[in-house]
Amino acid sequence: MSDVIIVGMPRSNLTRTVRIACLEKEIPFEFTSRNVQTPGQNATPTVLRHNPFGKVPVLIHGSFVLYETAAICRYIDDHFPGPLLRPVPAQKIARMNQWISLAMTRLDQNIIRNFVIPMVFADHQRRHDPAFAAEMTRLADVIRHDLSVLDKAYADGWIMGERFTLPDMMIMPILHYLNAMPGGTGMLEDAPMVLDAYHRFKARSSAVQTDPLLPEQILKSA
Ligand SMILES: N[C@@H](CCC(=O)N[C@@H](CS)C(=O)NCC(=O)O)C(=O)O
Repeated sequence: MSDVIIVGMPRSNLTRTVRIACLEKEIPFEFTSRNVQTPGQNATPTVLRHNPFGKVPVLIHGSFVLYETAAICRYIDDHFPGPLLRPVPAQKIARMNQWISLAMTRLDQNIIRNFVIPMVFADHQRRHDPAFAAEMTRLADVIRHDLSVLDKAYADGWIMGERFTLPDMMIMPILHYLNAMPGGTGMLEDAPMVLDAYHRFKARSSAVQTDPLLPEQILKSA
């Protein structure tokens, strides 16, 4: 049995990010959703015991407990032997940290929290509320802008160049959800470098093993 445990939800993009980091680092780990709240529900005592903010993912490594996706990913990369999930030169690390920060704040917020989740959970009435539709249209424009910035960054294959590194592990699971949303595929098609990276991501073993198996028909008709 592994001494690394990832606590999270199978459909959480951020839980997926840390599972991908473990798989890419080639470390054995246990993934558990036991006693974790379902989306939209209050945090369970189990999650609150590990993270006072009630969020997942959480990493448990022996007696060491860590929350916040970016911190967990860096710990996995720094602590364990295995393939490096980051570059080495200081300026490249700084650039990587820029993309990690952007992914964890702006992209996760704009795409997952503000666009995907409200669309998926909106009932029929809300979906046809003009104010809601206007807000989703505004967000779609923001997301298109963000993708146009990413598109330049993905010109060399992955965001840090030739290697698949931590920010890719954060960005690609976010795009998986975007792609499943109405209009999402079109947004990605307008960012061909990002789309190409996304297709290569989907073919990776770590992506296949963590695929959230989205109920595509629900999201496409959301
Ligand atoms: N800043 C946190 C955000 C974690 C987060 O929002 N996780 C979501 C799942 S992707 C969650 O726990 N949602 C459940 C809830 O809010 O009850 C991180 O980077 O890990």
